[in-house]
Amino acid sequence: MTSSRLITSAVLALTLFGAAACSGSDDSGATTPATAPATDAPIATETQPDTDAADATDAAEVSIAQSRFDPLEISVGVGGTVTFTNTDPFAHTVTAKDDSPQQFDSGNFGQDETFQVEFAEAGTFDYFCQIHPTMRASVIVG
Ligand SMILES: [Cu+2]
Repeated sequence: MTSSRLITSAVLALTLFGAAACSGSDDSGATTPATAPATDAPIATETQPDTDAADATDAAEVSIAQSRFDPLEISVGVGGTVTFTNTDPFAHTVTAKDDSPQQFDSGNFGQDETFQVEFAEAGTFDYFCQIHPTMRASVIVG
């Protein structure tokens, strides 16, 4: 009985010591980074905004889902590329209308297949699906 009491108090003493050691190291750790130069951060953020070039997207994506082009109207910069992805389990085409300034035609392409068009000049390029002529959409370049 006496020995078990000794063990208990030894464990308690160890626990208390451990807790004290932890809080002690916390104090010393907190003071060091607080003195680091905090004046650098605002200067760095002021020099950042010159991302105007991101306005002219040079790559855009159109998905074909449930016999619809999504989005119906997409914008891309001159020289940009539009990637069309068919997610339907049947074929579609991406075909430029006759009055489109640039002609393109994917031919039939099936599920999970893609078709890419690069647009070299500014303008509005209307296109449709030859299999489902009610599917129509536009790419706006420039
Ligand atoms: Cu179609």
